[in-house]
Amino acid sequence: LDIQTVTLRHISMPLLNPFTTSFGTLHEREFIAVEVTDSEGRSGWGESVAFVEPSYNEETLKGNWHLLEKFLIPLLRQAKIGHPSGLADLFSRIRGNRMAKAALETACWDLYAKRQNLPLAAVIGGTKASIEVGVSIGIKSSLEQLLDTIGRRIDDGYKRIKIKIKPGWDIGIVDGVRRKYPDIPLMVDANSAYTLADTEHLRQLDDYRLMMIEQPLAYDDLVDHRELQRQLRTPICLDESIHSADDARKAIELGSCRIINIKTGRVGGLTEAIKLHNLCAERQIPVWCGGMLESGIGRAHNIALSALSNFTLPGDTAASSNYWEEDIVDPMVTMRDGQISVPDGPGIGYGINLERLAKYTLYREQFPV
Ligand code: OSB
Ligand code: MG
Repeated sequence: LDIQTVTLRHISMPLLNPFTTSFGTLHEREFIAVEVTDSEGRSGWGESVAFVEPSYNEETLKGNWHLLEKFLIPLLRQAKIGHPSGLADLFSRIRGNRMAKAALETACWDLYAKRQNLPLAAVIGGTKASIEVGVSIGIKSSLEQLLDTIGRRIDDGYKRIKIKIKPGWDIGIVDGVRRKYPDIPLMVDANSAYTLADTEHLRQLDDYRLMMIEQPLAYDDLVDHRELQRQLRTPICLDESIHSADDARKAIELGSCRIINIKTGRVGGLTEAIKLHNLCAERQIPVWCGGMLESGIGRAHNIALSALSNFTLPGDTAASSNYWEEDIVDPMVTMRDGQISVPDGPGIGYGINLERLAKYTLYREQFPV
């Protein structure tokens, strides 16, 4: 791959609107941007989707930095890898820490595609010219505010609406949304806010024609989800619980879900994300691409991944304007009629605006390879 340097940047970008889930509220998005360079001056870009706090999963921004600096970059230095699909194997001796691995791995994929002068989507076998997009809407302070936001997102053209739920913000809210919008494609995401003891309560959601219920139970569970899925008509979609293609196989065999949300960060990189996508295609389990409030870098990677054929449901890959006043990619990611075009330029197909990147950079460090 001819990697000469890895630069890590701690970035903080202010969100246009605070984003609230069952586990907390974010006002700004802090993350690590990873830049890898080759000897001809090209750069590949990736983004760690770990949050500052270990509230979505166990990973953190600082933890990812440590893993990158002390373990993953040194592994790159030791082994000469010809193709980015070899990185998953190289990193496999490091347990877990999948978001840290994915940050570096995706940057290498971008660089590789640029060196081939091909779009990343094409390099990984993507066939779509454009992808369908949905939008994820956080918990608000009132039903009125939520309905107002949903109305604006429908006007924007998003193909499906996902709302975050938690105990006390669930059945009544979904009921209110369905009264105002009887026909929109609608789903909910609980981010692990319930237990099997809530089964009777969650069964009420079966009355609202939801596309799916995302991750209702524990972040590390497959077994209780199986029991809940037996009691629900609405499909369960797993997010947090799926860390690999092998997890997906187990979940499908158990009957723990009928749909899977794929996030490259959560599964440790693009190689594993593709493997997971292919396994689900074989088993006729639809997948969609999740989001982690990414900057344009991670967003561009999500778009490339979503070009694969079994991404049959709209993803959480909303346009830059849903999150930021200005994004660090040029052009910003835009949507038309609920679709985002898969870019045809090399690599992720979006340029990085170095001036804006510098403006949001709190700290940077470069490591030779
Ligand atoms: O569970 O999908 C999730 C945001 C932060 C953490 C977890 C999740 C989310 C979202 C937003 O739902 C997705 C996005 O718009 O990027
Ligand atoms: Mg989710």
